[in-house]
Amino acid sequence: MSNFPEGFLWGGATAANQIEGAYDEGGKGLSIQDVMPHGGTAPSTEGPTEDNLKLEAIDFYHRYAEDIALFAEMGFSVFRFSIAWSRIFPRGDEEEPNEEGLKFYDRVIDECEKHGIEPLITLSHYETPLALAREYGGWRDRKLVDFFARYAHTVLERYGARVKYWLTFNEINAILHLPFMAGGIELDRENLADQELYQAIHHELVVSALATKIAHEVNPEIKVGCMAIAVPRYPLTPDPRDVRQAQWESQQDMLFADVHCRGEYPASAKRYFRENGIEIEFAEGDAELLKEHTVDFVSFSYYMSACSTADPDKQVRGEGNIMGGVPNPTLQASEWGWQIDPVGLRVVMNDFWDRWNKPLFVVENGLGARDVLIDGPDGPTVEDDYRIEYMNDHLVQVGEAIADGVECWGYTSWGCIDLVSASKAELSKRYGFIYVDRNDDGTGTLDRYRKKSFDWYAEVIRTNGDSLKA
Ligand code: BGP
Repeated sequence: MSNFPEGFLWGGATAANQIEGAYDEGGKGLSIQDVMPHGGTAPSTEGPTEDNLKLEAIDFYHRYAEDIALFAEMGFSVFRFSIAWSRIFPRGDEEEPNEEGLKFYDRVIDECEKHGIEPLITLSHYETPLALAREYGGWRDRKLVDFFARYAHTVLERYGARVKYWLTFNEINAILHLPFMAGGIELDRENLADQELYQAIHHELVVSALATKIAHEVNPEIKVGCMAIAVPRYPLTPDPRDVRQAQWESQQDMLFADVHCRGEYPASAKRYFRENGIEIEFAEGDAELLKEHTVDFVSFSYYMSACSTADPDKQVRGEGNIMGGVPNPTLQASEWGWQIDPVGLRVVMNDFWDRWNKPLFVVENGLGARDVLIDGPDGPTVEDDYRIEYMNDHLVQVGEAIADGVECWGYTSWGCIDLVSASKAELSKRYGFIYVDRNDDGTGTLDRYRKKSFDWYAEVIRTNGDSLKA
């Protein structure tokens, strides 16, 4: 018997800047991604450069109908994508939206509806309009609260009757490490004062609450979720100091969802602010907004766990996703050094449920790997058994968490179709069930091919998880 409840939403996840391309079509303005040819931590360029794969990405802007049909063929009941803010407000600070941009997402949603797929929309997926970053200093400037509220209001009014599930900021806690990508603040973390960082975070948290308010006013049926990176922090040893260090690191990671869910800063953050001279400026009404407009559900990405230690000699930062941490000696890693830990997913799901008692949605999980296209009986394909194993093992743990009593609404695997990676801006790190013929040097036909995992996932969905192998 499957652990997955009837109506569990199965699907995949993407982000505008990683799939759409067409960076200067349809009246779109530049976003920070258009000047980030080398991904998350690399320096940005003055303007768009030819080596930036995101400018064309996988051309979803022109091929969305074909791609959504492929998702439907797998049986998706949900498709997560983001709206590129700079398609709707090219600079971010205009009074009026760009109708052509709005029409594009009308068409994407039409296509989802045609196939009975629920859209799950992220309002901001590392895509701050470039003008807001360069001319205003990104989320440090309180004005972005008004600009974002206008954008959120525009798209919620436009699509709110047809789209039930919304997320505000993708991986909001990533700003702790990537101020430019996650906050439009063009400084390395080391050069950004804590005071400015936490004030920027406050602005995002406040406008997230405001967007939640707007969403519920537009349509009371809408469910708004927060979205954070989930990284279970394991003490490297049983030394209580390591345990405490792990606890503190996780308190920092979870500060964001704590505010989203409880409507106020947790005590641990308040002490940190006090002792580090951080004074967050609350505008009139901020406290009430946060308190009265908490999220309906908690969504998160899960790729890996990490260890924590209080011993300064052992504090090496391993490879891995944005949050990073000390490598776990008991785990294997992907080719990119992301440690693989399916059980960690059950751990975070239980922790989150116990902590916030809000329904969960796993909106990112998957394996980035180097795929090799081969000739199959039905045309080119990829024998991606490694991906099938990874996803099977993680989904089994989602099922276990559900059996533990956790309420979980759905699962969208990351990069259901190959896309440009966020950390390195490359195409050779592939996550999809669908192979896209495009290479790191920009060559390729952009043709789509079904991988072996395509049929595997279709079967998981058809059987509502019954076909998974424990
Ligand atoms: C998350 C992001 C995604 C995505 C994913 C995989 O951090 O929300 O945008 O790309 O990680 O990361 P990468 O593309 O670097 O492999």
